[in-house]
Amino acid sequence: MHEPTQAQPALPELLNDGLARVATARTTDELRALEREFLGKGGVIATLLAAVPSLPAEQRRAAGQGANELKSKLAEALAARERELQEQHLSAELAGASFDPTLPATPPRTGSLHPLTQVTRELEAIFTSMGYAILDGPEVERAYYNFEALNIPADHPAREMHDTFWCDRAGSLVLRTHTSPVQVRAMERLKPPFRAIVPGKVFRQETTDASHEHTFHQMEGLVVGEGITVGHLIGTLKTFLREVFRRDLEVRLRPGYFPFVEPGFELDARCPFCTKGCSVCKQSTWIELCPCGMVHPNVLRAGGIDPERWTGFAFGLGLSRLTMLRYRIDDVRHLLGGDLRFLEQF
Ligand code: FA5
Repeated sequence: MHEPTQAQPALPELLNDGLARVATARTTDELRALEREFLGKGGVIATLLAAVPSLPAEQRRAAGQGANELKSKLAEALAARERELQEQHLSAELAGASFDPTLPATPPRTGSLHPLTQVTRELEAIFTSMGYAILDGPEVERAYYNFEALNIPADHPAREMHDTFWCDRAGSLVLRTHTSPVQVRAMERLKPPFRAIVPGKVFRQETTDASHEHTFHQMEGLVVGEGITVGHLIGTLKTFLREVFRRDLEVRLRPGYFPFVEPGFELDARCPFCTKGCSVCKQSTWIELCPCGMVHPNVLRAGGIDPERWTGFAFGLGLSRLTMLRYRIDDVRHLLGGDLRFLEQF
């Protein structure tokens, strides 16, 4: 140990003094003051270290080491006392306040996926497992893709089937009334053979009721290849229904008219909820599920595909209706109504 200088007491004394004062400090402010006094710039330790070079050579090493030891012991003591004070503070708060740490916490509000999203994802999984690509298309669509390219010219009465929201006076832009416009967009982009589905939002300017919304969801399906027949269409839709309802459902095709398919059908399935008739199937035991048909040669031509070589089928599933069936929702307007009491049930 080095000899004390005149100005400074011996290191052991400094240490004892420092430790005693740290141990009896009652607030973190007092601790900060002690920290400054001992460890701060121009503090006790800094002064000791500054004096080292002026000591006789043989004392310097011991003096430096001693000052550094003092520094680390005091720093340790300061940190320990600070933790102690914090714990005391917390215990005092817990004891004094009306705070009961044993009460169960308020459960956090977690969100959940919208039923439409859940059904869409399920269908996407089924169709991608059958080799389908998932495509998207614009909701503000060119009238050309929504109508003309689908074999519905401007003066065609079939335009009346869709109550359209027009977006411009020239009549060239619409809010798409179905997902079918993506059929021709897909043909323009993909080389046959291909299979694709297009889930998406569509819009119709119609009076709403329990089964009609102005904004709802559809999922288009399109397969183009060589030798594609109605048999492939029925097989595909039956497979998909088996996956969705987890059993084989009897299906039937009725003729249906859509200018972009020939022949066109309405596919009905036996009601998955009853055998004798119920409110879901309106006592008929059949549920109208999916308009579909063989792609019209004019549509293939509009998509740049030779109808002499390639054929295809298409279907337009009412995704909103399927979601209603799946969860037994009795009014389509619940789906996009944004009412949390409804959404929280999923
Ligand atoms: C179409 O939209 C055709 N694009 C479907 C199609 C595609 C046919 C490919 C052939 C080939 P439709 O207008 O029938 O067809 O509508 C299809 C489905 O959308 C209906 O079966 C129904 O489930 C649903 N749908 C129609 N209007 C509404 C509405 N206002 N609210 C909720 N769902 C509706």
